[in-house]
Amino acid sequence: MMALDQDCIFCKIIRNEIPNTVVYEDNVVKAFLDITQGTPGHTLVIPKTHVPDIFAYDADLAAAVFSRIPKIARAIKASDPAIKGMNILNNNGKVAYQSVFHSHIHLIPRYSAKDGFG
Ligand code: DGP
Repeated sequence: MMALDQDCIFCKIIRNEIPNTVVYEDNVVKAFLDITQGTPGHTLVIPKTHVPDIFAYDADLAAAVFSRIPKIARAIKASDPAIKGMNILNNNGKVAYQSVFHSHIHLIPRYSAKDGFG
């Protein structure tokens, strides 16, 4: 595991100091259920190093993290036949609605046009 931040809530999740529900984990990323569950299965994928936002990624970290997204998305979709699609988004900066400053990618399953999320 790479450098973590003592005070960061997502670094604490990586260290399992805060309870979390793991969706996927390897040496580069951890994927866990978002506490808000915007839709059922709403998952966050985070690098296992403290990177505040996309602006701080180097090319190697970006390749390592983002190349894992399709596999994790497929696994979530395969877990429930009711999942028909998925929003994947990444907020960077307070003005872009980022509220936790450890970079994370939202995977938000979509069930139908009427699942209350758009
Ligand atoms: P964003 O607004 O893009 O920075 O999203 C941050 C997300 O992090 C938000 O959807 C709620 C989630 N979150 C915040 N604190 C916790 C936590 O302690 N546990 C989990 N599982 N999710 C959290």
